[in-house]
This record gives sequence, structure tokens and C-alpha cells, in this order.
Amino acid sequence: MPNDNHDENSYNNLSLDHFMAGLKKRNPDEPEFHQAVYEVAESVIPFILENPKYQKAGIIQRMTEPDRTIIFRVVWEDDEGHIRINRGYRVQFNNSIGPYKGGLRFHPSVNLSILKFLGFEQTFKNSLTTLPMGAGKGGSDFNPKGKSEREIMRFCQAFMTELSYHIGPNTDVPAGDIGVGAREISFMFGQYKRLQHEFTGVLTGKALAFGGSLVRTEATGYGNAYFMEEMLRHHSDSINGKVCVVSGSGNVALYCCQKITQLGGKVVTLSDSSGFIYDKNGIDEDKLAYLIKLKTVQHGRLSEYAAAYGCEYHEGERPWGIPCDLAFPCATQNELDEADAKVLVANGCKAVSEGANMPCSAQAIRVFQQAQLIFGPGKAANAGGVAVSGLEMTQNSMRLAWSAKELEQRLQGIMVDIHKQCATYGEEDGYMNYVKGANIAGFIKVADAMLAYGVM
Ligand code: NDP
Ligand code: 2IT
Repeated sequence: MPNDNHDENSYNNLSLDHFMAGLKKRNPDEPEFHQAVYEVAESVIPFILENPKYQKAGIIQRMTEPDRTIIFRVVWEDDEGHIRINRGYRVQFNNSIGPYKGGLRFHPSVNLSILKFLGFEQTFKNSLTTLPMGAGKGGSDFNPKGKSEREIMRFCQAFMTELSYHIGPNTDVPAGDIGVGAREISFMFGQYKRLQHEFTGVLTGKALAFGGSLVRTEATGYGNAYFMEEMLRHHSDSINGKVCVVSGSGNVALYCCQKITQLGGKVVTLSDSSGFIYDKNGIDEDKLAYLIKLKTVQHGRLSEYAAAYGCEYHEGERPWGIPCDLAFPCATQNELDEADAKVLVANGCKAVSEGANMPCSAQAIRVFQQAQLIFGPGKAANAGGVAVSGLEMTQNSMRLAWSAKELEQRLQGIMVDIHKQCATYGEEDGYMNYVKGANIAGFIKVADAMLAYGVM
């Protein structure tokens, strides 16, 4: 019988099935959290069994329980004067190697399962960056779509009014994620500053005028392209000349597209929750400039791009059926399933690099691995965003700002370093298993810190 109380027996007889059964029992109705833990446990449990010090100390059992979870009511007034109520969250997952660090997501799908999966993955991702950052994630089921600027501002201020009690530059440093960009970070930073009577680097992703970092906007997408380039280099190949399918059209997707193009690849798709565009000629710098304005200033839809440039628009579909060499899922979790993975493999796709968090289902990853396709998991491939957030914290502490050139070099160096860490632990009979490599490398640093602290 699975033992859900983590007693001595459950450590000594650690097995994947036993462990997952206990986790599911303790955390019912949290399918995304189960999925994220399974992906890690599958590679880390065999490693723990070879290294009994982690097993005896119950490290994986402790790591899957957040330090604390804060859930609160957010009340605000819409433009018609109606009272609106949302739920706010901050999951402070693990601060063993630095202050809690991770994004805030505003999307109607946000719930505890999604934020726990994101916070858990952040533990390993932040460890891989080589920077001193713990892990957290937060957000709200607030839907920014269709809201006026003033409504967004009132919501952000109400959200931060409660969140401000729980964060601080040495405690917990949130940033953006889906639905939270420069505008929302600015509203929240302003409110924190007003409430605390203190100007401090409590959020990252800030505007340049008040402590933001160059290259933070581009960092996740650029980092993902760099990570793909590094995986390909390791396999004696490169992005140059490759046809690339990218999903999403938000912060990560747009700058991933830009860096792929700069590295000589041709991006032929982007998507949003309504459909995808297929531009056979490639999305070049000019078209990308149009898209960045459309998405970040006008908050428009991709269908407008199809109308402007006369390319194909596939309503209600995802882009994985378009033949490609490389795929970059950059929208959201579980946007690429087993059937999509089989189509990509059948079409000759060589490599997949996850810009989003957990965009590929567990079954899709299995298909890629069985086909020996090169697969970069999000916790490694999209770590460039939080890495430059870490560099923003450094600059804030030093009260100075580095140049774009310096930051991009550091970002590139960090992505190469992450690849190296993955490669150290991912080798498997001639196949480089980046999932296993990222999980074990990310685990060791946090686990060793937890061991050093003793029982807590
Ligand atoms: P944005 O809000 O800027 O963009 C999100 C994009 O994904 C939009 O195109 C959106 O389409 C689409 N999308 C969102 N939800 C869904 C859904 N349920 N179904 C289909 N499409 C959807 O977010 P980001 O670009 O910042 O984030 C994208 C992914 O990258 C997320 O998984 C995030 O966690 C991850 N990530 C982000 C980092 C960052 O620094 N921003 C860092 C590391 C990872 P629509 O406009 O129609 O909703
Ligand atoms: O998922 C992520 O790594 C992010 N959304 C970025 C987090 C951050 O603190 O920059």
C-alpha cells in the first residue's frame, strides 16, 4: 500500500510508483503538479537510490512539498462600477539556494495545480542557471483579455496590496509570465513602492527607467534559441537553414522567433489561443516588428497578421502538422500531445526545444525519446528568462546597469553552461537524454543545500 505519511518505511523502500501514489493521495485533483513531479521523479529517484544520503534525508519528499502557499482574495472595481472578485496566489516552493524567485501568471485557467507545477519546476530551473535563486510562482485567475488599461491597473494594485506582505528583495522576487508583461509589472512595482515606502528591486522585468535590465524582455526566447543551437552543435548541426515551427505569439515566442531568424533559421508559424499563421516565406525582421507592435502595444490577434501579409490562417488549430526541421513550443502547458509528437516525428523533425513550461505532454516526450529526437525540456531551455531576472537583481543590488552586449553575452554563456550540466548527467547509451540531465543537475545543488541545513 502506498504510504502517504512519509514514514521511515516510505524512504527505505523508495520506488517511483510508491512515491507517486503517495504524492497523488496527498495532493488530489492536481494533474499538472502530478505530471511535473513525475517527469522529475522518473529520472531523480534512480539517482537517489544510488546516493543514499538523499534517500535517508527524505529530500525528494521535502522538495515536493512547498515551503508555504499563500491564497488570498483580490477585490477590485470595473469600469462600470461593479465589484469584481478574483483569487490571488503565491506558492513559495523552495528557498534553499536563494530568495523565492519566479513569475506571476494572470489567466482564467490559473489554479493551485498549475502554480504548484510551475513552482516545482522553477526549483530545478533556477538551480540550473548557476545563480542564487530559490523558487516560487504565483498569479491569479484574473483574465486580462478585453479589460481596459484602468481595470488592469486597479486589479494589479489590489493584487499587490496583499502580495506585498509576503515578498521583498531578499525574501521573494516575482516577475512576469503569461498575461503579466511590462505594463502589469509597472503597476505592481508602483503599488509596492507606495505601500512599503521603499524603492527596491522587489520585482524583475521592470522598465529600464526604474531598475529594469536590458535584454530581460528578449531573454527567454533568445535563451531558448541559444539552447537549441547548443544542442544542435553538440550533434554537429546548427539552426542555420532550418525550417522552424514556433507556437505562441507572446513574449517568449516573439523573441525566440527573432533569435532563430538571426541564427539563419526560417520561422514559418506562430499561434495564439484562436489559431495559427503559416507564412511559408518566413517571418522576417520587418514582419516581426509588426507583430511585436500588434501584440505588445495594440494587444491584437494573430489573424490580423494573416490579413496584413496575406498568409494562411488556421482557425482553432495548432501548428504541429506543418512540416519542419525544428519545433519550439512557446505558448502554454500541454499544447503538444502524443498525436502531435507522432506527426512531428513522421514529418522528419529533428529537435524540439521547450520555450513554454511543460508544453509537451508526458506521452509526447516518450514519443520523442523513442524516436531519439533531440529534446530540450523547458526547465533547461527556457531558463534564460529567469537567468536575466537574476542578473537584474544583481544590477539592482549594485545600483548600476550593464550594457545589452554584456547581458547577451552572459545569457549566452549561461545557456551553454546549462547545456553542459545537462550533458554531464544525460548521456544514455549514445542518446543525450536532456530531461534526465536537467533534472539530476538541477536536483543536486538544491539537495546538497537542504542536506547542509539539517532537518527542516
Ligand atoms: P504571454 O502572455 O506573453 O503569451 C502567451 C502566449 O501563449 C499567447 O500567444 C497566448 O495566446 C498563448 N496561450 C496562452 N494560454 C494559452 C492556451 N491555454 N491555449 C493556447 N494558447 C495559449 O506569455 P509568455 O510568452 O511570457 O509565456 C509563454 C510560456 O512561456 C508560458 O508557458 C510561460 O510559463 C513560459 N515562460 C515564460 C517566461 C517569461 O520570461 N515570460 C520564462 C520562462 C517560461 P492568447 O493571446 O490567445 O491567449
Ligand atoms: O517560468 C519562468 O521562468 C518565468 N516566468 C520567469 C520567472 C522570472 O522570475 O523571471
